[in-house]
Amino acid sequence: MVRFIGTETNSPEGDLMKPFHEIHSNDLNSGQLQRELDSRGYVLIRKLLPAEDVETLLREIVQNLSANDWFLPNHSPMERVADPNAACGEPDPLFKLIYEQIFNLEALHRFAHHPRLREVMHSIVGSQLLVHPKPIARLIFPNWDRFVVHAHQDHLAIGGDPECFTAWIPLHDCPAELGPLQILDGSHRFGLQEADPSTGEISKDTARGGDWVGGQINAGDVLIFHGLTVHSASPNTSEQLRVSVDCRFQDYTRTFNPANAVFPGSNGKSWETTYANWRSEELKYFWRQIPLTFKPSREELVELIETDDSQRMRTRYARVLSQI
Ligand SMILES: O=C(O)CCC(=O)C(=O)O
Repeated sequence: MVRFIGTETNSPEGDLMKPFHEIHSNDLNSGQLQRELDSRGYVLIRKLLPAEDVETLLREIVQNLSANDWFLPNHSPMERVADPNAACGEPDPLFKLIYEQIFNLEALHRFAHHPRLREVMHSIVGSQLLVHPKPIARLIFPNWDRFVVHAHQDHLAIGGDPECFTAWIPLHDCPAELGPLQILDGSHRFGLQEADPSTGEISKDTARGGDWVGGQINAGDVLIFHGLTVHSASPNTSEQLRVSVDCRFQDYTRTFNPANAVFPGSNGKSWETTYANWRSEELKYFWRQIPLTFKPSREELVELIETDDSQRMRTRYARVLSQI
């Protein structure tokens, strides 16, 4: 059963926003998931993940951030009361250093393979499920405009096949003031939309789709959306750090951009450094066992390394090729 709960809610920007359509995890069935994703481009599943599993990951992350002095003293790290003097985000060098510690956590990667997530993603993409190898932890300091992720479509950055799905998962209750995601209902039907070529941002005024929808998303809830669905974070106006995870999934017989499985940047990051402190071998290099169809393919990468106009991209393609 799909529930249309509540009336319009106040967004942190102060304007009225329609609430998400939502499904309770007890009412899930595959046909309905497909229908919701086909018609709206998203589905919000309430209470899909056990609260204790979400909390365990949050605890591990905030312990690390607390050791890096991101929180005000005299509060428990789980309260995540941010120290404004520590505020940072992409692309700050200090943020990148600390983010790397979080990215290296085995628990973060294991979370993307949570059996309840896998089960739902199986019903959405079919039995040939690929969990994208690099989940993202979002660590969003409050009251800084530059850390707010503006409207965009994931497909522009992720590449491969647009039939790729993001699961956005807050690790704590995320009311409007903590800056949960908002979705442009039905926007996945309009292909790639006009975006700023340097940032990938889409103007909310011209984005094509139905209504913007939003609302509180709680620990255990999972917001799943299509690669072409326009979405945006809202500002974190609280005093707390927002911590969420996004994981991506697709049918592995569809094309996959190899940059999503390796480290094309110049920072020396690698799977070896990521895995250095892992206890289990189980998830290391798991995608290498899967017959992936790369786009660009190895042959196309060889050509791009020689012909791409941009030196930066030629170097990037070379790094990708050397790691697959
Ligand atoms: O969590 C955020 O602030 C942005 C997440 C997002 O845009 C995504 O998952 O694609």
